[in-house]
Amino acid sequence: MLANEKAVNQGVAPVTYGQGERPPRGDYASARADYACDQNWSAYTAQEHDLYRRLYERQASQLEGLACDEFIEAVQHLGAPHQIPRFDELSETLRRATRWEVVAVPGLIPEEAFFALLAKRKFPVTGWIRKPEEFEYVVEPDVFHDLFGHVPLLFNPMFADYMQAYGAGGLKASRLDACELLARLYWYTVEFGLIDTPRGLRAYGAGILSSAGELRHSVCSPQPSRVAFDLQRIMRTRYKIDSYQATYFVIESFQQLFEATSPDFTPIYRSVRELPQIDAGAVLPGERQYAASC
Ligand code: HBI
Ligand code: FE
Repeated sequence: MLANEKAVNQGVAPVTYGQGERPPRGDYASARADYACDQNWSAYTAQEHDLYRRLYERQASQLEGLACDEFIEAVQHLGAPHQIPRFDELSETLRRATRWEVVAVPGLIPEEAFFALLAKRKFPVTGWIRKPEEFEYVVEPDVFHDLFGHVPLLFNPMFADYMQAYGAGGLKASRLDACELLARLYWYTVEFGLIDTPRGLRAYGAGILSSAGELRHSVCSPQPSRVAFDLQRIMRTRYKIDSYQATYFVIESFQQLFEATSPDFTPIYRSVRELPQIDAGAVLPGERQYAASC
């Protein structure tokens, strides 16, 4: 039985962020019940290590003035950029820092499984790397997006605690059928969040930090709206999947983010459901806006 067929039979609908149904790229058949699998580091080719190196160098060369200090300080924990890191070695360092670890997964996994791993301080990192022709953009998260975009901030204790609280909140959201609202919180913070600093706005979202063009765009372009972080506003706001974001939300600190996830979300879900949804890019009357920072 084809791995993909078995994967789909295992209920792993190709999770594709609305890109239409496509077979999953990874080997879901060999994944364990929690969707973790082995990284199989020796299977990476020299071309794949070199692709990772080129992706890393392109992003690392533009972090100054655009990425938040916490990210710049932590990205060196990924180790030498000339090859794809070994997840077991990376987990040893990460465990010592914030008790998180990295687990290999075949690709996007169902939300419940994703939340369950985060709640156990295990970050799922896709094992495969994009193809050379996807150098500019890959639809699904590959090993570079997950490692370079997401893992460095897991070395930051406050952000690491936020990510676990998010996972625990996600498990509750599943029972309240509020995954879509919680997915918006993930999207507008963990993936595409900005943070305000005394020297201007900086990116902390993984989707921005791992993107060649969106890193500068999110901080410098006059086009997108940049709105102060507000939990209900975020949960009401739709997001775009296959273009730069039309709205970014700005936090003042990771502490603010962690505190935002401490209350029980049940009443918040209830009031969000009674309010109209907001299109990406819209700005509501009286909303605090942030200007571009460069
Ligand atoms: N699976 N491997 C992986 N990585 C993700 O970032 C991910 C996922 N499944 C679901 C998902 N993200 C989003 O729906 C989150 O908003 C939960
Ligand atoms: Fe991501």
